[in-house]
Amino acid sequence: MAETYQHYIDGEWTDGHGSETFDSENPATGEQLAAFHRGTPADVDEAVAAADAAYEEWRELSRIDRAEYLWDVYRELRARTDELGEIVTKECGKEISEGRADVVEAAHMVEWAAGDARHPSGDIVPSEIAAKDAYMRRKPRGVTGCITPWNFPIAIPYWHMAVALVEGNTVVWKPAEQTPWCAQIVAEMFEDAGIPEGVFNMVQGYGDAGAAIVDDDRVPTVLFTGSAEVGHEIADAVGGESGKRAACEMGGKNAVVITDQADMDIAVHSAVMSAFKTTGQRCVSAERLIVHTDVYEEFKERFVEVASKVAVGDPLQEDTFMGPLIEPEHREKVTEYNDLAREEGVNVLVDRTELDADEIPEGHEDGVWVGPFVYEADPDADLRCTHEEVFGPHVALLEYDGDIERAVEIQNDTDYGLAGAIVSEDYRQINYYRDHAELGLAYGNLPCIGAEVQLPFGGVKKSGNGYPSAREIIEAVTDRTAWTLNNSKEIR
Ligand code: TXE
Repeated sequence: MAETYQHYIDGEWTDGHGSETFDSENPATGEQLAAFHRGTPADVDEAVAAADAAYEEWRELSRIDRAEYLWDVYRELRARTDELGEIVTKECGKEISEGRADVVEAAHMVEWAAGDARHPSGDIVPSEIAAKDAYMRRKPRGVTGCITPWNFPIAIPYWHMAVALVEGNTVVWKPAEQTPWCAQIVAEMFEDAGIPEGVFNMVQGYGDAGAAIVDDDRVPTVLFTGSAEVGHEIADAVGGESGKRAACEMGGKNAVVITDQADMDIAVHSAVMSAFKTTGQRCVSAERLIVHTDVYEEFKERFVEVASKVAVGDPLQEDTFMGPLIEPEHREKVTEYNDLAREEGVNVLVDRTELDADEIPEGHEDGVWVGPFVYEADPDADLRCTHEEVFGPHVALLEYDGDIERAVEIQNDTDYGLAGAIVSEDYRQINYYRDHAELGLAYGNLPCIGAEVQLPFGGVKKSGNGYPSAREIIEAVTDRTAWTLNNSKEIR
């Protein structure tokens, strides 16, 4: 191993206080990619102190000056898209076009944040008194703690950090332990951009380092994307402290509704992309397909045909559709849910939990492989497999009879509310779904995947308590001041 990579604190690379290291592994081969120092609460303490000290000077810069550092990052993301996309694929296993898309998504967010620096901020509003100015002004909040997952290892960190920095906050970031190599590159980009010392800090490591950020009194804002368990723990911890704020995005038990008025080609495309892209490991991936009885048999036949042969394999090959899962522990979780579904009495249609030996490419025998698992279940049955997030290519077909109200009732029968799609040619069905599906993100005649940074990105119900990304993140990382000024000589 050439070197053990470090944390980035106060403008310096450092081993930190701990003695432990951890490895990054390629989930398609099991190959060890690099070693990293594991951050401790003491490292977080130092990083927060640096971010806190840097805050006063950083916030005094104009938004446009702060954005200049982000433009440098943007140019680097654009110039290195192919190279970084390959690193994303090697470390996180998504197939290569998705690896590149992760970098492009990051560039979109950085571009939006830096470009927004030249746009109006806040509002001028009318006052009841003629000689009085009334404004809503935004102010930064201070040190922003960012805790990110592995499934979009370049995009999500920038989704958290780009707007936070342009708005005048400083950052302490704890990346996912599964994708530290991508994190190293993100940190190097800020260093290359010459961002002032202490403005951006990264501590590599596990949940204990993340928890130390959440617990630190000098961190008023926490942005989190990850599991519902940890997200709710953070929201509860922060919610109890006045002045502190957390915006969390957790996954979902997302669904595609396919009505009796659906175009079948669009329906099959939407379902396949929603269920199997990124091997089902997107926060918006769909694990439920709610299909009207009039089109059920036709849809089932076509969907099962694709699921039976969809290409799982080397994610660096352009013709691979699904790469491996992120890590062996996650494969265990997916396998357990496939077993559970069987125990719960569903009708299994496709079971590729164990791939055939000849499906696994040479040299990839140690990869974390799993194929599609597709089954039929009763939408009214109280099953764990149709209500809990699996985060893999595990898909239930739920047949319904009746009108769109019934389909939406099934769609809403989950604690989660992140994303969903409807496939229909009937505007009344589409409008009803748009207005009644309990979702943060809803797609019409599209796959239930994809994000545009100009739109909000976050969920309702158990899926989240805010928007730690995209446009609306500005609400999380700024405070509003209602500013009124008497412009007259009159005493008011
Ligand atoms: O998430 P965790 P994991 C879901 C998905 C997946 C499950 C577990 O169902 O199977 O979550 O994934 C840090 N205090 N999603 O283990 O543990 C951790 O180090 C503070 C959906 O990856 O939530 C990492 O940086 N931080 C999701 C980050 O939190 C803590 C994407 C996420 O890890 C912490 C990923 C703690 N106590 C998983 N414990 C989505 N929304 O798309 C861990 N962390």
